[in-house]
Amino acid sequence: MSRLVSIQDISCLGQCSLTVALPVLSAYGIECSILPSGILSTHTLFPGFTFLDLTEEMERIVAHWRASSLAFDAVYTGYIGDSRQFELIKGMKDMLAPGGKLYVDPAMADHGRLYPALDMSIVEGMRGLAAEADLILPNLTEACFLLDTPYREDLSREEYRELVLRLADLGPSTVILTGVSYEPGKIGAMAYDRAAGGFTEYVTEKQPKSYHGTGDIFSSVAIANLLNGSGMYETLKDSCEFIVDSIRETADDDSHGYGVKFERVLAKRR
Ligand code: PXL
Repeated sequence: MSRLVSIQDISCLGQCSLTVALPVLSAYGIECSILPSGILSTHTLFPGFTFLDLTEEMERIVAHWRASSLAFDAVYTGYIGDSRQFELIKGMKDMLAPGGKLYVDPAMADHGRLYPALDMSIVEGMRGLAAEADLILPNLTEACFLLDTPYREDLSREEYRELVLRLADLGPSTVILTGVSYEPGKIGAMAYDRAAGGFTEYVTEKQPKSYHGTGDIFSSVAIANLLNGSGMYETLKDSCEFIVDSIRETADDDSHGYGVKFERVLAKRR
């Protein structure tokens, strides 16, 4: 069984980050330890959220783990609310077991904009972390911030490929770009593996509405697949179809107005 540690915030309400990663990874048979980067009352798209920064406690937790000689098969990072945490996270690469991987979801932006509580110090920190990663999983907005390139939604397939190659040039061995859409009514993900030198794509039906938190679900499903030995095509297919299923499960009842009902998808697949 793979042992992973996920470093993200706890948004107490709002179906994202650790409250998504934990159930999804567990359901896929991955042991998920957590290193919470902060505690928020809700995710930051709710006005008036509270935020407790946990940078100092993270240092104490990691020091304890080090003293106990703990090792992980994977470190999976998501939303980071304070740029002081990047050095600590990079330092944790030496806690990876042989062959262990650093997976980075630069969860910091969507629809052309940074999340409200973040500034450019997070973008710079994320760029540095991406350079050390085995895999990064940005959406199109995050890709544009990482590359300091203007955000556009009308990219051709060739332009998506160029963007993915430029992301690989930042340093990670593998890139999975999400929200790739160059044909009307279609959306999917595009991956590039530097060692294999090739692209992999999976495209599915675009859903009429987009929901918050789907990037975190996508990354958790993709990372679980990779740790369980799935190939890249199978990984992209399962992750994209998981999101489509979750949105369909939500469409009949989106009364709570946030996130998707991914729990129903996990329950159906049992
Ligand atoms: O889903 C990404 C995410 C994670 N954590 C917090 C967020 C967001 C997106 O808004 O605000 C706190």
